[in-house]
Amino acid sequence: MRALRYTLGSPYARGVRVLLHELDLEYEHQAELTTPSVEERASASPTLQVPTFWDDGRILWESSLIAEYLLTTYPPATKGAGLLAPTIARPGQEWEDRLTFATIQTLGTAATTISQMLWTGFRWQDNDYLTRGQERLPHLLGWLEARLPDADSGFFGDSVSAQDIFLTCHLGFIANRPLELALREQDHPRIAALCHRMEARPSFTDNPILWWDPDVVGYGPDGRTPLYAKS
Ligand SMILES: N[C@@H](CCC(=O)N[C@@H](CS)C(=O)NCC(=O)O)C(=O)O
Repeated sequence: MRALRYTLGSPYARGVRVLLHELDLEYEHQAELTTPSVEERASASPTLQVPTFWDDGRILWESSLIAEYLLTTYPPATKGAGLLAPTIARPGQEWEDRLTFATIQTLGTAATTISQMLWTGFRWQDNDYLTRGQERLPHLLGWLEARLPDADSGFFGDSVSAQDIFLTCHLGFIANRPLELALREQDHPRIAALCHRMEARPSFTDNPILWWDPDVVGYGPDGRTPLYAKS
């Protein structure tokens, strides 16, 4: 059995869903629409988080690890411009590429923490720890921008890396939540161009991240337009 448990809003899960699509792997979609109990989450993973992935009798959590498992177990057969890179890190650049991935996930943690705290009553503007998370973002983006060779390249040049996928997912998450985080695209034109290219790929358009705030009760016939309860 191959299955992925996820929430529609999770940028980490979106990264894994995009990767599964790029690798052309079928799987059972276990999309959670409500927040399950601790017991339910704990029955899948001690982290109580999504994504959780089942494959061939194995169960994995932590999106970076799932991404590495997928690329190691099912490496893409073809290589080339615009195609998925076959490894999580390029030979000879193991530590640089892993550092890039880890840094992208730190950006994801800053954004999802700010989001989770907002829905439990804390705006980042009113909390020193969350404000530090917000201050982290331009530093992370500036560092990541400098890792991209030019506006036409991803982190691995002309092929598509897991790093490209996850950065796009985290920035898409920030753009689709009322988090009041300014991404200042003009300061990061290479990242902006990368995200634009990635969001146009079928793997991204088939796994969209939707606008969400607590008043959204569903989505319109196009599957994307948020619907609000009539007051
Ligand atoms: N480090 C984890 C982070 C996963 C994560 O934060 N997932 C969020 C959804 S975006 C979650 O399950 N949050 C519920 C919770 O923390 O209780 C990964 O990379 O998979």
